[in-house]
Amino acid sequence: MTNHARPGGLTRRRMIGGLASITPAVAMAGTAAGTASAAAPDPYPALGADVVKEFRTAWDSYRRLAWGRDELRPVSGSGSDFFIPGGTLGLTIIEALDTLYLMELDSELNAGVEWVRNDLRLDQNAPVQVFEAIIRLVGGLLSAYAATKDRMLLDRARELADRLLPAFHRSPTGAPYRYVNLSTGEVRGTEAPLAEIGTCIAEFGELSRITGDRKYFDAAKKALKAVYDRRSRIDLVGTTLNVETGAWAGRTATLDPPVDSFYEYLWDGWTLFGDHDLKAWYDKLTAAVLKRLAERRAGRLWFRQADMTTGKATGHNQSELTAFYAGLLAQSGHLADGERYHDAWTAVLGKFRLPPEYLDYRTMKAVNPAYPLRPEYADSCLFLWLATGKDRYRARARDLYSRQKRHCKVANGYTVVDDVTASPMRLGDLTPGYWYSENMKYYYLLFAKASRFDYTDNYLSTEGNVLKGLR
Ligand code: IFL
Repeated sequence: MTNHARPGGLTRRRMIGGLASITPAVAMAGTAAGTASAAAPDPYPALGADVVKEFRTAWDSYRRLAWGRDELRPVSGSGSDFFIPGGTLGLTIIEALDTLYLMELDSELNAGVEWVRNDLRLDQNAPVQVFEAIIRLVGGLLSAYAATKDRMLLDRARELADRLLPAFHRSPTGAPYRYVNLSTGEVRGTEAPLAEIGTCIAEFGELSRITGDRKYFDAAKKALKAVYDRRSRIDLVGTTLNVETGAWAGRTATLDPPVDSFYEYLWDGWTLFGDHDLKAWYDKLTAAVLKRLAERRAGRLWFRQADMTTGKATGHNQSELTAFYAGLLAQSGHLADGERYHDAWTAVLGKFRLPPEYLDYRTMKAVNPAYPLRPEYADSCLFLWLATGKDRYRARARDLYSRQKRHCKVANGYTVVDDVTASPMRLGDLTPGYWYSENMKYYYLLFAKASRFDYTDNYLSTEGNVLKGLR
């Protein structure tokens, strides 16, 4: 979140106001906009400490049961791989590093950094998913570098980015192939979703900024342009593009996955690097989204699916991942719509114990009843709280945190839920890497006064990696 001297308005990941400096928006949370009476004790410091305790329990389980593996299976007490079957890239370690720093768990942070130094193997002869590798691993290494200033972490981030670049450079359109072999540079996956094409400019741009080598930023911008240039006459984009021919492979316009963070990084590229093209592209596409996809139902704001050429509605589902859009709207000059959209997701929590992965918003029935410990609702709570100072957003995060504790907690930490509608709820067996990078970081920043975080000048990526604002 780049708050000082921002070229634009608020941003999803760019916090304004803050606990440390008590700027007006947040100061209001303790007065007129706050909910606690003068006599009531402030529950948040204790909650912040509780978040650290819960994080620590899950981290200790990971160290004991799955150290070095990509992810923890907390129910079976084992580990699993995310990128390469039988080959780890230490996903959970890399995702957790800046959260460990923020929580001041320094000996654990050091253990993670030493694992990266001694055990992370990037030369594996296997394909990896380019988008996931950028947002989770390149981003995680860059935020760990920002935290520790250990040059080795920057070198590993750059080495990984260089191994991923063939996906961009070998593409005739500039939109990256989906997979690249880390050792040979061989590429595959010609039909790429927009989120995978477009969610790289924060990490690659930051790498260019630090190293002085423009090639990372240029590759990421070219990928975004490949999509923008193929918008329809009514300024909608589809879902999937053939990266070799440039033809649309999926023509449904939607904010849901697999598009979601494509929009986010247009805005972030503008606010982080001041690139005017990115702002113009964001503004044009967002105007079309608000005109063609926004739908008001029972006083709530949702975003439908539509044909990208005609604008005709084709679906009325919404993914929980799209809850991030409340924050993005607010930061980009559409605060009222952002707050309204967050209200819609809050209504979902009035009906379900945890938000389902997909919902039919006309019937308010779950289309996919899983809850993979998603962070997007809490992410928007954090941003909206800091943007408005309204305590309701901290209270909403507090509510979700307590539901997560009630329903997802197991002996070795936290697990995903396979079906939130079953009684008792049917649990899965996974602590996703993003739980360490996102969920617990958002809760911590919301509840605690994080002394290592600059609440007035910062940036968190789509994966929650703090690329700016650590101190
Ligand atoms: O990896 C996470 C990240 O927030 C993202 N998409 C999905 C994940 C969390 O739901 O951008």
